[in-house]
Amino acid sequence: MSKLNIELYKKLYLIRRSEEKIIECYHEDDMKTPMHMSMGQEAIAVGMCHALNSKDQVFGTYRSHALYLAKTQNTDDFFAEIYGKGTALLHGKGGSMHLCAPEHGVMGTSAIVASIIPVAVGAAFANVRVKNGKLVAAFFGDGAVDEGAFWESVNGACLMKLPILFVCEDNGYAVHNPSSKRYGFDSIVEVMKQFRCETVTTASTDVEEIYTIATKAIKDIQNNPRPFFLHMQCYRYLEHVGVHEDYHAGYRSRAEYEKWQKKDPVLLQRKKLKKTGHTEEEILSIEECIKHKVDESIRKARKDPFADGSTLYKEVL
Ligand SMILES: Cc1ncc(C[n+]2csc(CCOP(=O)(O)OP(=O)(O)O)c2C)c(N)n1
Repeated sequence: MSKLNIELYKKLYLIRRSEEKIIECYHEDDMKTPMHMSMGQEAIAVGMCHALNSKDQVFGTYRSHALYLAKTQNTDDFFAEIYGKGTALLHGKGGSMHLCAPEHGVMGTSAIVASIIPVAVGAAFANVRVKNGKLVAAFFGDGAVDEGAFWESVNGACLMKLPILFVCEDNGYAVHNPSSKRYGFDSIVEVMKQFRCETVTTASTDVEEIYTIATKAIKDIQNNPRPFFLHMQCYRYLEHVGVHEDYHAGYRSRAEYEKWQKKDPVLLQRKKLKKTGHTEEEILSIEECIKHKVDESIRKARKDPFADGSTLYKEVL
């Protein structure tokens, strides 16, 4: 158990530190990509991906820094892509919104709301057909529930009894619009219960709790193939797009943030490590190691070359 505590913390801290560095460096204007930050929501990606197998497949949105790093821990490729460099898997053509790493099971992320969900269902269908044992998890925001693609995908997956995890990262807002102003129903979980799938809802930011929920859901759909809808409530700390706070914008209050910040996923796990006997020195040394890894990735990405012209025009039409 103790090892699990640490492994989960390392992943949380890696993501938090990577985004802290993005905040620090973004104003230099060398990262020519819009930033949709995961800050505040990290425990979902970490808990879910830790419970998945390395060969399992995840699909995500433009807000997928946490998902990508939780599944790959590959800060070199992450920062190379963010800095738009030719050494990255997508040669800088993807940027922050289209991260992918199929060799680690990050099959794709997309800027078009809900567009990745039917693709994920297709992958789950293919995995069943070829019997490769891979599971699929589709991550999306509460805004995706506004889209027809979501409902068609859920319906098809439930009809075909596909083993797929629908992971709704419900941070309460689509850009500046709260779900109460967008949904013609009171509870997405109650609606999902009418489908032939399992559901769970949580507002936990405790990565170990999320890992346990994910592990149970995975076992459940492995024993009895069908979709599982995981409603994960969370809070986005920063503005919809960009690296700043936006509590002055008027659509949400700082008090709301402060409520969630009290159970910040990274600090919560750090406190739990202390309670289970890990010393401050031990934790600091883990953090130093991660800081160094992130700094090195940024240093490399900065000096990496851009892709040449012919590479840039490949695979984009
Ligand atoms: C099909 C489509 N419609 C509208 C947009 C514009 N848009 C970009 S992000 C967003 C909000 C999505 O919110 P949510 O799914 O809750 O994700 P979050 O940003 O909160 O992570 C919208 C409407 C889009 N990218 N794609």
